[in-house]
Amino acid sequence: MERTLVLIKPDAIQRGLVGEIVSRFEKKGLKLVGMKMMSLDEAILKEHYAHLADKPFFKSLSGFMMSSPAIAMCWEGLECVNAVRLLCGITKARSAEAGSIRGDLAMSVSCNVVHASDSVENAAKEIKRFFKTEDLFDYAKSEYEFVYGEDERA
Ligand code: IDP
Ligand code: MG
Repeated sequence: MERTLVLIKPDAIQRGLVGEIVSRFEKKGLKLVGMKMMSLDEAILKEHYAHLADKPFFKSLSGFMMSSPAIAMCWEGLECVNAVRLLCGITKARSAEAGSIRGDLAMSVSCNVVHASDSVENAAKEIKRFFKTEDLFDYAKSEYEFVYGEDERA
């Protein structure tokens, strides 16, 4: 099954939203295969936000992402890259759909509580960026019998 990378950003840690955010992914039926609290540094942020390096807000984005620790998570599920992006909602949190994590929990474009990989290809790169192979876990999840139909579990 597919895997994707989610970061719980410093604003969510400061605002006591870690449990709420983890719970959204759990309730969806996704499998947590890796989780790690970490302080991000300039090197990893330069790589992670390379597509934004030329933007005027890049420096403040890096500063924000280094202002407190973050939590990196790897979630697994059928077509979960797309499912997790939908759960997170659009970048500008105050316009994000109600019911989504950003739509329910945030107001800002920058302080938008979570990061999620935007494609299968980027998910693979981002998981490698934040996790060693031995930090990711393969295990059976008993609820899968009811989270997926038989044909989807194959
Ligand atoms: P995404 O997180 O929804 O994938 P990206 O465009 O990849 O959005 O941007 C990465 C992060 O950079 C956003 O989540 C947000 O924290 C920050 N960001 C994006 N656009 C802006 C902006 O216009 N001003 C300030 N911060 C921004
Ligand atoms: Mg992005």
